[in-house]
Amino acid sequence: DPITQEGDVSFLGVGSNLKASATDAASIASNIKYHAEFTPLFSPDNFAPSKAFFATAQSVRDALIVNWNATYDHCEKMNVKQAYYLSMEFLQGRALLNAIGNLELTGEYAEALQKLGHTLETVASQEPDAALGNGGLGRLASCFLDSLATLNYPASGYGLRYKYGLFKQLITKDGQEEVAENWLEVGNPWEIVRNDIAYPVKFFGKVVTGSDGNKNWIGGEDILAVAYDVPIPGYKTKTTISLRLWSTKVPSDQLDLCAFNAGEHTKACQAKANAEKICYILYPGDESEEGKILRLKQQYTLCSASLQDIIARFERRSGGNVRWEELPDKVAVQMNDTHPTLCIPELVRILMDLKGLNWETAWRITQRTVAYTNHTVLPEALEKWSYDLMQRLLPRHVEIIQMIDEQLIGEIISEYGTSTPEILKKKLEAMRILENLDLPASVVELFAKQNVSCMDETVEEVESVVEVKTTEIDEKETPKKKKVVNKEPAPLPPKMVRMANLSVVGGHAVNGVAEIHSEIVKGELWPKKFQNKTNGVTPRRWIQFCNPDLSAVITKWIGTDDWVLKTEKLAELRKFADKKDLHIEWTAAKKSNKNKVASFIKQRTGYSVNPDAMFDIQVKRIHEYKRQLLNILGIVYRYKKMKEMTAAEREAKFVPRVCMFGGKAFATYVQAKRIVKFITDVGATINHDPDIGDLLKVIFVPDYNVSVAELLIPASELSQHISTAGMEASGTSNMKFAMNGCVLIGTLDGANVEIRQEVGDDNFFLFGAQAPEIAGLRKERAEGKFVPDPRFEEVKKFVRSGAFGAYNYDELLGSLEGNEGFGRGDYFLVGKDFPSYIECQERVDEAYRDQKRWTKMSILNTAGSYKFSSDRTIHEYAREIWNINPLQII
Ligand code: T68
Repeated sequence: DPITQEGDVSFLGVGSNLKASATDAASIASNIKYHAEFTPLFSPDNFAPSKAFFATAQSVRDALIVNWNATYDHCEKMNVKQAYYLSMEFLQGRALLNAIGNLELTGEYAEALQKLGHTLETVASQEPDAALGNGGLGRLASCFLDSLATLNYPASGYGLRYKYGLFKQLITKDGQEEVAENWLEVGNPWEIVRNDIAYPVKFFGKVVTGSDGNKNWIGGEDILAVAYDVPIPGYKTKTTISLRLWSTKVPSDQLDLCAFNAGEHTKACQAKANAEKICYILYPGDESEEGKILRLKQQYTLCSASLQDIIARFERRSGGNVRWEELPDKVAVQMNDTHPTLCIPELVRILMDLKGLNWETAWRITQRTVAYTNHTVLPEALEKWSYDLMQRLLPRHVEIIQMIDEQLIGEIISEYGTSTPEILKKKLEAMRILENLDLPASVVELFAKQNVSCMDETVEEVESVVEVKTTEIDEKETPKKKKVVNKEPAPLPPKMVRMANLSVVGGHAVNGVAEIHSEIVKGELWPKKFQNKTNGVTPRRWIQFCNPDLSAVITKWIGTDDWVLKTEKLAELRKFADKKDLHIEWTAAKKSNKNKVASFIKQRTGYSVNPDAMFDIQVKRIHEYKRQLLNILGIVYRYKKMKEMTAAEREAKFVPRVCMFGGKAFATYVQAKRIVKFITDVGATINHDPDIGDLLKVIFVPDYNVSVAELLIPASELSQHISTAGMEASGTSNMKFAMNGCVLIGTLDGANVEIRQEVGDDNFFLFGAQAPEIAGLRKERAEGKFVPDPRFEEVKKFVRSGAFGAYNYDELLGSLEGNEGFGRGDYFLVGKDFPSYIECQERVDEAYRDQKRWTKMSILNTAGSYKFSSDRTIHEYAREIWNINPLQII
């Protein structure tokens, strides 16, 4: 019976036709009712949306489990080669609509919930986002899982089950505030704890050598990593793969009962607290030594537990006839950036110390098994760990890394020879894994003979350049170089382990994430190892499910919904790009998405925006290199010009715009937080200015996450991808915007380059300096030769005059100026690109005024976006790196 009121529980009772894989609305409704009663997480007397969400999710999970088990059994039986995607981050977002969409049951679920007195939309909105990631890197991992399942590849993901997701962002009058995101508080219907799958992970301790010469690491601290599995359903297939997340706990024998009974409760539970804190949060602050140890423990837990699991599976499937040389024929491990690099020494350790293989064999097998994806070239974002700290925490791994480093030195010497020792020295410095560690005696001798100093300049008593560390390792501000005269000999430079170098040496393939990026990353020593795999995004989540209105239009015009799997069919839209009827339907879809965003903005920020204005959006992590500052200063310029005009002049010159920003700043990244504050201040002034009205609104959308992206992207008409050229490895939101018929303004950076190629130069607003010019421009800048455009000076002066309140912006604006005082030399070249940016924005206004032209550009963006499906990317990884084949199942 339909349930129309909360609190009406008359429907409860076991569904008579309960079947896990229900496919009609009536059976689905019975399943939901069943779970509301028998898998309860809530009190029995209500059926509020939150309870309806859980019951619905549980009914979906039943259906997934059937497919999941079938996929697992098939892989187990066929013993095929599998890929394992190891990542510290998975930014899954919500799962419900995605799962029922992939099962092709959206209509049926909507109907079932209707029968039960709810709407699918309200129920789906109850789900908290699974935000186990920061941004692009984590979301890419999630898109890849969707494509792997959809394309029937034998694969799974491994990550950590953080108790708290990425922080919730509040926007107050002081800017960003962070609040803990307890996403598991109400329970997670998608995960299944596998209490039988738990591996010991150890830290600290020492290495002992047995009488047979074999090494054995005796740990000083032991924890257990327990598997929590999340099903990942493919689209229009039964293949359902796993995301296995590790949660850490203390082995049960470690409660200090004596201490507990003596009243020392905290001490007694110390081991438990130590184990559990590993999975508390993503990227705990690492300024302190404790913080660094915790981060390294997280990375090692991921690597160790996942590899033990992979090896156990390999041994089990070998059926008592283990041939270790065949490991790379059954296993491909992909490291998502350098965070899982400890996989390399861990695999060597397992093979040597636990399975008894010799070094040469263990190393060969490891190299053939592992591959590495690089996501950045920013030198400050390349991970390094203190050698001493790593030696304390992972003594055996450091021995292995040392062996790898020695082998590498040998290879570098044989590649470059010894006849030009200066060149050799440079190569060794650039490529070695261990930084500031002595070279082997033979090399030192060689350099001594040829009069080449092995000493680093910093140990001499000279003027040296030190880096003033201001923020976080992964999202640092530009290091400010400061000259200091050291009267004392400088302390010895710290010994470091360079994780990217280790990954390059230890993997058989290294790839960048867009063509321009891969060119920058390419190494010299092993040219065959380096590849490009341009990123992609899943067209299921990022068009079909988040933009049903536009999807229906596309399907109607192409004549089939096949394009969701074969995105190349989107190109067929080009044929209709001038058709009036398509224009009408296309703009109607866009308009309905804009209306939804306007209500959302009203509800989240209190601002009313006009849905007829151009929606201009920049959403991404707040970072200086992404240049949200360029965008907002462009807006300030626009505002100032408007104020100087009469109403009639304003309206003639500018098209109405709603400029939206969204994104989180790393909690300790001070300059990024100032940018957030500045944007909200500018908004507060402009949005209340009666002269301006609907002509310009500036909205900072709080707490940007996957679900907010799913709402904003379909409503966007212009989106901004304006990083300093050469700094954004790829970008992936640019692909999502283009797919949803949004026109891009951007620099020639990351995947923008390829998007522009595909959609056509006329349908992309390009501006700014290009990658090869950047170094020269910075040099010029540093030499004081740069003459800023008067419009840039005018804008800064306007801000300084207090136009947006009394907050002191000296440090923010100083970053764009010389090197005195707050000046940091405009490392990201905002001043340089400013004139070209605002001129480009004028061209945008002109194009938007001609709505027919704009709609055509919008259609051609969707049509040209087909290359950026993660299905294409995953096929490339499967063929060119992993060597895996799709499952032939079910
Ligand atoms: C992003 N990287 C790139 N890193 O910035 C982006 N880094 O251009 C690219 O499209 C995307 O990766 C996918 O390839 C990140 O998101 C991080 O979040 C990160 C986190 C910790 C340490 C370093």
